[in-house]
Amino acid sequence: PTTWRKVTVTGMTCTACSNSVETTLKNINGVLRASVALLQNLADVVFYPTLVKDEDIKNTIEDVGFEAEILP
Ligand code: 9UX
Repeated sequence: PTTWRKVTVTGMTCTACSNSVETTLKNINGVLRASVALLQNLADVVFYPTLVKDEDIKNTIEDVGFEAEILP
C-alpha cells in the first residue's frame, strides 16, 4: 500500500532548486515518485508509509535548504 502527500515548498527560485528537491526526495528509501512544481511551490510525493513518515519528507526538503509544510 502506498500513500501520497502534497507539500508546500517555499524558497525555491530556479529549476536547479526544484530539481535538487525532486532528486533528493526520490532518493529516500520508500519513496516511489516525487515531482516538484517550481512555480506552484508544491511537491507531490508517493511513498510507502511503513518506510517513510511525513516528518522525513519535511526534514529532507529542509535539509536541502527550503521550507516545507505537509498539506492536510
Ligand atoms: Mo536555485 Mo541556485 O537556487 O544557487 S537559485 S539552485
